[in-house]
Amino acid sequence: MSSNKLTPNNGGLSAEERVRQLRELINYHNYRYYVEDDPEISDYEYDMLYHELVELEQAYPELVTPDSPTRRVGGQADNAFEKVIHQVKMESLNDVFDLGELIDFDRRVREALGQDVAYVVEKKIDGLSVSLEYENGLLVRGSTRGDGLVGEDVTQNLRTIRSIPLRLNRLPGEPDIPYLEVRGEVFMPRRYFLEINRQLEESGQKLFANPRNAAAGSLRQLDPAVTAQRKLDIFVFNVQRVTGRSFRTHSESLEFLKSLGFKITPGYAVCGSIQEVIEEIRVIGESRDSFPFEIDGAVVKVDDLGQRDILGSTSKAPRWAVAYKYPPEMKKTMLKEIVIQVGRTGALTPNAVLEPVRIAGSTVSRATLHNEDFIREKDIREGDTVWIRKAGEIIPEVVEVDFSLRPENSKPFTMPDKCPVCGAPALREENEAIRRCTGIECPARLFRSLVHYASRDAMNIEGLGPALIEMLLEKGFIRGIPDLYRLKERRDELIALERMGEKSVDNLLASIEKSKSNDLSRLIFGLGIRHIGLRAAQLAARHFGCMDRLMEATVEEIQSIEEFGEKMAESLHDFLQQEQTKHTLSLLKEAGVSMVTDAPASQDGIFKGKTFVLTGTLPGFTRAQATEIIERLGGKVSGSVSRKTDFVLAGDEAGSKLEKAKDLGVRIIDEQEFRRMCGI
Ligand code: 0OX
Repeated sequence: MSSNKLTPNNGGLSAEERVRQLRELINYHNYRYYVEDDPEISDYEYDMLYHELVELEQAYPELVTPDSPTRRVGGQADNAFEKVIHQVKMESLNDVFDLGELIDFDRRVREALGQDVAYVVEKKIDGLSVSLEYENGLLVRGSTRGDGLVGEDVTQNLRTIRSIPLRLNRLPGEPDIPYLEVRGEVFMPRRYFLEINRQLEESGQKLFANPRNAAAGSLRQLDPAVTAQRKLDIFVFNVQRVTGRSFRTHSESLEFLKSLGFKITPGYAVCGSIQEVIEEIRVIGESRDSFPFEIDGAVVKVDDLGQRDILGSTSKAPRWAVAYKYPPEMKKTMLKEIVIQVGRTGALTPNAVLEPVRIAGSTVSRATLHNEDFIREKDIREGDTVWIRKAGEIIPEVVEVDFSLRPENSKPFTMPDKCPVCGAPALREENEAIRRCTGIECPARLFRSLVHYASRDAMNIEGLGPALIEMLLEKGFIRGIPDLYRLKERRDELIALERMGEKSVDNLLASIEKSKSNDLSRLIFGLGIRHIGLRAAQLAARHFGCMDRLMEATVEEIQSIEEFGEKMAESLHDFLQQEQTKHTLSLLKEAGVSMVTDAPASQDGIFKGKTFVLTGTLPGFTRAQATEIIERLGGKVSGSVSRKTDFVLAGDEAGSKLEKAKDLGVRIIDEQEFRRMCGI
């Protein structure tokens, strides 16, 4: 690097010269930060350089080049990845699981060669393998390993990884290398993996099982901007193809890669014998918990490339390398108690509270028991002594019980059928392993309930997304869905919140108000009832017309809705009968949320073509409610009795209309009969 000084452009450089200088500076500091992990300047100073380059490139677009550090996140979101046929196969490794197998490997190698061998031992990074191709020093393509022969073109995503050079260092006195393909492992550093899982958990999404899945999921994003946020990193460990160069050993090629600017496989060791290899494996195994990345073993490779050629490969893997897999560490401890955690989706997860033990680098006092079937199958009980291990090396799990240590009075565990947080029924559906809380007011699942309530197909409250809901909950603005409708009383406090301008608060309050006049179907769907999707909500709204009627309906009545099965009817009925639901709905009604549908009256309503006249006072309905019901069921309400009248619905103190109906022989019904006809 010609210059690493922070030189402000006061030397009267031309724009072109300054752009070139800035790129060199930024590339250099990128390297210090992302490859060497040893920054020389502050983030602020770096940002200033970067900012200056962005501005210059904006002012002089003709100076933009594809290898500019400002061009890492470019390209558009794609629909799919192009296939890449690997010119050099990306081989996989044979695994060995103990030292005996490793010694066998060494014997085979030495017998085949008839000579002594030196090995390189590398940490086996738990990520996903990629190929990077450079033409004349420029990164032209990056692809995933795929099945080793055909992978996917993820160039745009790989460009976002700061430790991948977009342009290689030119070696002193040498031209750019015409062509180079290297192989490396993309991974997510442990702390970002933990961080991203924390974020996913908070927004109620599915977690990544391990850093490898997180890396793969992040690299296979169709939008490079998403990958760019995921803090991926890479270690490069192989020259796949190169023109105009040859190496005698693997270690020599690694040093060459390092000089080009790559971050190479960290702390590799060259070992003169299998005893040294075993010692190195032991050392790595002992310190593995302190690495900032996950490893899933150690790779042992013959160092001499000539010897590799002699050994060759099988169809599956090279004969000159193996992966040694460390056994997961297991510990025995006492399971003190089984507690139930209620997640944001309402899922009840049993957790073991353990006598704390140290395992794989940290102290563990809790472990997952997955679900009730797992507990039953393994017959895990409170008071048991259990073996635990870190599954995927991250989340501890109970593996099995040491039955010889079971206390005499122990009892099988039963999963509660009520939510331990709110007391609402916790139901487990057929074919599902998980029991879920069904309480709409349950504080544990409130976040999820609110996100769903506000979502587009439900109440469609624009501007009320997960992040804002999170904040409103955190700051105590809402404790339940009905509180949304009281936010307008706290407009000033909302405006005072970070990130909330006056305009956005007013827009939010307006869309909350607007949601009050939504169709009933949106409300039903928005309550997030199991098995009640959008279509079912629409059918139920149309069939019953208003929430009051729906709430009074029996399971059978609900099941008579077309397309409704027993499971749906029961779920809807039971949900509506819960005290929490009734309470929430009464508050929503009070707030002015519409409880009726404006969908056209049911075509097949039982009162289709019938005309009603109402007279007197009905004990159970207001005149408006009765009218609504009749209309929902396809009938009409008229003000006066004639020969065309089909029914007169007569309440207490009915007057002249009743007399007229009698005269004309029109059928007269009372409320009880009316209810029977409507099925309410
Ligand atoms: C790793 C890793 C993976 C080269 C030829 C066969 C396997 N995950 O860290 N693979 C290899 O080597 C390839 N080395 C590694 N360090």
